[in-house]
Amino acid sequence: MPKILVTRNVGPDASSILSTCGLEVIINPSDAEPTREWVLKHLADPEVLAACIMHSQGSDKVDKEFLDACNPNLKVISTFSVGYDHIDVKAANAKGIKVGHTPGVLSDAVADITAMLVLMTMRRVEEGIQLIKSGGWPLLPWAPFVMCGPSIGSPNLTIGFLGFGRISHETLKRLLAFTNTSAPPSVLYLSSRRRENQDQIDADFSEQFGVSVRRAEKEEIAEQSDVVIVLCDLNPSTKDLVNKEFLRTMKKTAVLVNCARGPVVNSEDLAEALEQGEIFGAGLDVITGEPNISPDHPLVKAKNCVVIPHMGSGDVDTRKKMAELCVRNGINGAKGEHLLAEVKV
Ligand code: 8YV
Repeated sequence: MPKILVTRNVGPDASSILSTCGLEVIINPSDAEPTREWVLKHLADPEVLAACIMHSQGSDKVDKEFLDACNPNLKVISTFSVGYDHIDVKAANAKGIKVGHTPGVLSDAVADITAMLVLMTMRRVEEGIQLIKSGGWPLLPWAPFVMCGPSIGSPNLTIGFLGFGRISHETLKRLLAFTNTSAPPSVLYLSSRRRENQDQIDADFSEQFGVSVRRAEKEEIAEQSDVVIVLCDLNPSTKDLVNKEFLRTMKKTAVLVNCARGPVVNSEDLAEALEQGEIFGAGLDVITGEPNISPDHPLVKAKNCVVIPHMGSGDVDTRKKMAELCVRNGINGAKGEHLLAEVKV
C-alpha cells in the first residue's frame, strides 16, 4: 500500500485528513525530533511516496544524504514551513521529486511577532525584564528619561525592509497603527524579486496605506532607516546581508529586527555593534546556530537585544493551517496531483 511519511505529530485536524487519505501513514507520534536514522530508514521504503518534514537543520534537513536515501518512487517532499533553505530544491527536482511549502497562512502570525519585536526593542523591554528579574528596580534612580527608547510615533520615521513580500506587507500594516499619522513614515525596501508592474504595485501600496513606499539599495536602507526589518529568504545572496559595514552605516538610534533566518545577519558583527552602541538595539526571532544557543551567547547576554526561539508562526490557528497545508501538499503529491503550494526555483 502507498505510504506517506510524517516526521512529527501534526495535531488532530491534520491527522484526521491523513487518516482518510487512502495512504498508509507512518508518523513519528511524539513532538520530539525523530532520529536521522528513523527518517532515512523510512525514506528508503519503496512504498513511501510522500515525506512531510519540518523546518529543521537536524533530522529533516534535505541534503545529499537525505536525497540519496529516498527511494526512487518518492514524489514529493512537503515542508511544514514557508522557508525552504533547508532543502536542496534543485537536487530534489532533478530526481523528479516536487517540493511543497506553506506560504500565506503564516503571514499574519509572523507579522504580529515582528511588530512586537520592533516595539520591544525600541522600548527596551528586554532591559526592563532583566531589571525586574535581577531585583535591580528598587536601585534604579528614576528620572524622566531613564529607560526611554526612540519613539515609534516620531514624525517622518523611515522603516527599511530587507525583503518585501507578504509578511513585510502585513508587518507594515501593523506598524502603521503606531506611527505618526500627520507625518507618516517612509518605507524603503530591498527585494530581489521585481515584477513587471512593480512601480504601479508600489504606487498602489503607497496610496492604500498613505505612506511612501520605494525600492532602494541596501546602503540607503542602512543609512536612512530608524527601523530595519529583515524578512527575506536565506540564499547565497542574502547570507550576511547585515554585516559590519551595514551596521556601521545604520543610525545609532536605529533598531534591527530579524524574523527571517539567522544567517542573514552576521551574529559576531551584530554583537559588536550592540556592544559599541553602533545601533540602539536588536530583536531576533531567529539566530545563526539555533537551536543550540547557550545562555552565554553574546546576543543573548546583550541587554539591548531581545532573542526569542523562532516562534514567529507559533499561534495555534496558524500552526493548524500550516499542518493542514503541509499534509495536503504531501497527499496531493503522492497521488500525482498538483500541490496546493509548490516551491519553484
Ligand atoms: C516555522 C518558519 O516556525 O515557515 C517558516 O519558514 O521558519 C516558521 O514558520 C518553522 O518552519 C516550523 O517548522
